[in-house]
Amino acid sequence: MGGYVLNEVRDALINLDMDKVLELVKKAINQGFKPLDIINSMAEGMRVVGERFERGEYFISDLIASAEIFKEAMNILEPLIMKEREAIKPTGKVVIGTVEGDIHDIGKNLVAMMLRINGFEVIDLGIDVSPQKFVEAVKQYNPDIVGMSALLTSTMINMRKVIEALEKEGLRNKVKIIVGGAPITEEFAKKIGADAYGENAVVAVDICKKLVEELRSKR
Ligand code: B1M
Repeated sequence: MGGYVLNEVRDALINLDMDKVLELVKKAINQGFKPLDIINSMAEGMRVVGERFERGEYFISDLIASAEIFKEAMNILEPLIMKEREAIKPTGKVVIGTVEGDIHDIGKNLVAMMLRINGFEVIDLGIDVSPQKFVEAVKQYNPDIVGMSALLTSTMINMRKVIEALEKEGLRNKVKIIVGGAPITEEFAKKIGADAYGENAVVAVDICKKLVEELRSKR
């Protein structure tokens, strides 16, 4: 019962009704729901949109519409989350990007936002980021962590290419590597030689904190 409005948010997103989503997001905020819970219900809606696309009920224009709605809702939610941010000591530096061939950025942006809220400095390389760009960013920014996101089964393997490129440049052991995105699993992360797999943005933050501690204890 208490989460009813959250189900409404999810359903309005599934039905691609921008006005209703924004209205319900505001309603949920007024009812005292946490921004993160509202974001989770929207993420659930995105998953269903994807299923409808897979079944041929939705088209690429519908995927684009769902992403626009998500981003508009985030314009309302992000400032609220940022406001809750307390004065925290700098936690570490993360270079993050969506791998080559992949332009999905909603999940990656959520991870970047949550890391910033938790005191990380985040250098966001954007989407369709080549291994070379990751390597250059590691050289330029000297981060603690490299984070990669992939949403396609055809692009997830490019994560391995980034790790290989870092190995080739002798940079692999200078950073910790976390990977995530809908098709990624713990097993896949291990197989490609990443240090960690983040199932969602909240988990990713906890993992990044641990990875920084591990890295610094070795330095
Ligand atoms: Co596309 N798409 N899409 N899409 N899209 C998926 C991924 C798909 C699963 C839909 C489906 O068929 N069910 C499917 C992939 C199938 C597969 O590979 N097996 C698919 C496809 C096929 C495609 C195209 C190929 C379609 C076409 O052109 N025919 C095309 C590819 C374009 C390309 O990248 N080259 C395409 C395009 C698009 C749009 C551009 C229209 C749009 C993206 C817009 C944008 O991002 N700005 C889009 C969308 C919206 C989706 C779905 C519906 C939603 C994705 C999303 O934003 N989810 C998606 C369905 C699905 O994911 N099941 C789908 C919400 C987001 C909060 O979740 O990104 O999973 P997610 O992130 C989570 C976690 O995964 C995790 O934390 C986040 C928050 O909790 N996480 C990390 C993510 N990255 C992390 C990194 C970390 C740690 C955790 O550490 C660094």
